[in-house]
This record gives sequence, C-alpha cells and structure tokens, in this order.
Amino acid sequence: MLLYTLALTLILMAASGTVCDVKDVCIGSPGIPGTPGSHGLPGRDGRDGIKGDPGPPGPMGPPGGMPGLPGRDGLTGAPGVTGERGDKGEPGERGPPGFPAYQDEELQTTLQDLKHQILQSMGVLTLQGSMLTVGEKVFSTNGQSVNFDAIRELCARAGGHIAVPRSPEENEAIASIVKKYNTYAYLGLAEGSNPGEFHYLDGAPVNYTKWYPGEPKGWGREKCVEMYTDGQWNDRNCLQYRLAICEF
Ligand code: MMA
Ligand code: CA
Repeated sequence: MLLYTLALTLILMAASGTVCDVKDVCIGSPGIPGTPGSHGLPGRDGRDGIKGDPGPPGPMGPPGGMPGLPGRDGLTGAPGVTGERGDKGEPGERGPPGFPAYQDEELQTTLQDLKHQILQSMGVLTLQGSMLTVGEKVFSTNGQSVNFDAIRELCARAGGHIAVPRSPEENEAIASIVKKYNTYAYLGLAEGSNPGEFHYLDGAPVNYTKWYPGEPKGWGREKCVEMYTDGQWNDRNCLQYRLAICEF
C-alpha cells in the first residue's frame, strides 16, 4: 500500500512537470506537444454596426412609368383689352390740410385766370346790348361815350379791340351802330409821324378808308379818326367823348 501511494505520487508529480526529487526514481524528458485541436463551433452573431453612407443614385428605370407631377406655371401672357369703365366709387377720406390759400401758387394762378375770364365775360355781356356779326367779326357797344384811350382800355378789358372797318360791309355795320346811338364813334386808327398817313393800332398801314370829302386835313394836329352818322370818316383830336364800339 505504501508503495502504491508512492508510485501514484510520482505519477502525479511527473504529470505536473515537477522535477524529480526522489533519487532513486528517474524521470524522462517531456514529450513533444500534441497536434492542435480542431476549430471550435462558430460563435454567436455580434451586435449591429453603425449605419453606412447612402449609396449612389440607381440607373434610370425602364420607360412606361406613371405620368410625372404637373410642371411649374408658364410666363405671364400679353395684357387683355381694356375693360368697361366701372361705377363711380365712394368719396375717399378727407386729405391732410393744404397750404393756406395765399401761399398756394397754383390756386392763386387759377383764381387769377377765373377772375380774368369773369371780367372778360362781363365785358362781353355788358356790350351785348348791341351786337353785330359781320363775317368773322363781332361789333358791340355798351352805349357809353368816352375818350379814345378809355375806349381802347374798355375794349381790351372785354377781350377785344376798338372797332375799325376794313371793308365796306364792316364800315356799314359800325355806321348802323353810330346811327342807332346818334353818336360819333372813334375808330381803331391813328395818325403816324407823317401827317395825313394813318395806320391800324398794330402799326400796319390802313388799306380801306371812307374819308369825308376834304378829310383828313388835321395834318398832325388830329391824330384820331371819328365816324360820322353817315359812316364817313374825319380825323379829329383824341379827347372828344365818342361812342365806344369794340370788335371781337
Ligand atoms: C372841325 C373838326 C375837324 C374837321 C373840320 C371840318 C373845325 O374843325 O371836326 O376835324 O376837319 O371841322 O370842317
Ligand atoms: Ca379833320
């Protein structure tokens, strides 16, 4: 039994590589390693990796797919024809206060224009008591007798000129007014620097005359011309009161 125990101890010591320390029992060198064992079974799957990058676009698919979505709107077309005028809208809100009237240049100009037109219309209306049309001309009087300069001013204010006949017809028209009022009238003529030479008030030389026989004979002393009730003319000073007849 003892021997058996000793033998078993030695075997166990040899298997564990223990150097033999028993003098009388000798142990051989270790054997060569055995061949490697075969592979084990595959392990379990690992956990999922992180998501990869998107891949490149795929090739175009075959024709015959579904219709695509509608495209974008086209360019704006040409304007249409003007529509009919609509109804008048409601009045808008009152605007902000404007300039004081005396500072409003446009308003002042408009007022001046209106004033001028009213005065002109009044002049025409005032003269409408006796109006005569000959061709393109209208002759008219307010029945008043004033000097030559006053007649010129009165006619200008009314938007016309002192009447002057340029034809027998016009002379007869003026003469009929002179007869009606039984008052001589000054005509729109004046003597020039050459005595006996008369011109229209715009400076043009006279080209129709109806002088009373022997006239003009004032020779520089009678620079205006009056019409007698028979329609004939006489050169006369300019300060007499004569019927104001204007032409328009
Ligand atoms: C007045 C005066 C003149 C005119 C003569 C005609 C005396 O002067 O009217 O202009 O020529 O009469 O006799
Ligand atoms: Ca005279």
